[in-house]
Amino acid sequence: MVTARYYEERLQEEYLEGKQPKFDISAGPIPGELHLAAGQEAAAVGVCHHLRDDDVVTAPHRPHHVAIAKGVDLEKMTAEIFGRETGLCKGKGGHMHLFDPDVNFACSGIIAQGCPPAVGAAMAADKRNEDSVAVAYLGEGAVDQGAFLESLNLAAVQELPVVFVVEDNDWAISMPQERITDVDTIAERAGGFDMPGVRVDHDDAVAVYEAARDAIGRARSGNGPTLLDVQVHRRMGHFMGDAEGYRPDADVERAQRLDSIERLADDLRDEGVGDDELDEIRSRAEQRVEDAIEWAKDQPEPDAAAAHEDVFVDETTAASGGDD
Ligand SMILES: Cc1ncc(C[n+]2csc(CCOP(=O)(O)OP(=O)(O)O)c2C)c(N)n1
Ligand SMILES: [Mg+2]
Repeated sequence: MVTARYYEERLQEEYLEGKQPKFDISAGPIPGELHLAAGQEAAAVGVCHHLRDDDVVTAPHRPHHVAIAKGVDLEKMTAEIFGRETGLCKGKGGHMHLFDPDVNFACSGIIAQGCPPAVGAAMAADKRNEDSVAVAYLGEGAVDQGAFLESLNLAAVQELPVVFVVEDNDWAISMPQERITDVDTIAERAGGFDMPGVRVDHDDAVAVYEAARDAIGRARSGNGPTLLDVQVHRRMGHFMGDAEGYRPDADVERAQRLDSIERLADDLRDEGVGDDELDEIRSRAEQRVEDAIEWAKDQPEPDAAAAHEDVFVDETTAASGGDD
């Protein structure tokens, strides 16, 4: 969790450095938009802690905390975010389109888009009699997308090993959750598909961990899908440069106050973990992040001519069994 938090804080600094206006997506060292997930770490770590490399995770446009929790290579991910040639996708995907086949992680800027591929991965595991599972992350603002609803239905009908994780951060850009749906919690939607819907009301990492253990255990043992709906807090704007004029000050203050990392640290202190140990965890995480950023910024820019590569499958390579 602290790795993900520090990562987002550092990316924010890098992204905004010297940028005026702050939302100028063509300026600065990180190209394009940037959506950060500070305040949502418990939903990533509490779930992904139960996963293996062969389990599949799909994430939306706010993906870094989930990618880190799934074990995506931090250096190559950072190089991708900085648009460098050695990035996960040769610098062509950027921060919303990370793909790491080594740990079966993918994300997309199209909201709810990760749901059908996760269901497909779960279907493949089911047909192969493997016990891997798939997890699809999405925000509460994406739950009216057909892709999500169709995925819930297919997963339920075929009892597939998939868990849908809704990160409810109360906002879809500037749209508050109560204007998106009339149900109190997204978990209630599961009932319409005869699927368990579990709400974790506060982003307590241990509560998420426990709920996810049950959901992933159910999927892995062949007992079908679960919709897990986790309350999280958006500590930053929707995207970097978002002035958040639509957001009441009290809501921003609340997100800062209900910090899941600070609360987890308090719980650990109550369990007898010393401040030295907590400081050590933080400084190890910070060093790892600094190393990844330093490495990424030192990587070459892609050759402009390479923009035309990887657009279509090269049939000669594909036919000869090439690994692309
Ligand atoms: C299919 C589709 N429609 C619209 C958008 C534009 N869009 C980007 S983020 C977003 C809101 C997402 O809100 P939520 O799902 O709650 O995720 P959060 O940003 O809060 O993490 C929208 C509408 C998109 N990316 N994809
Ligand atoms: Mg949201």
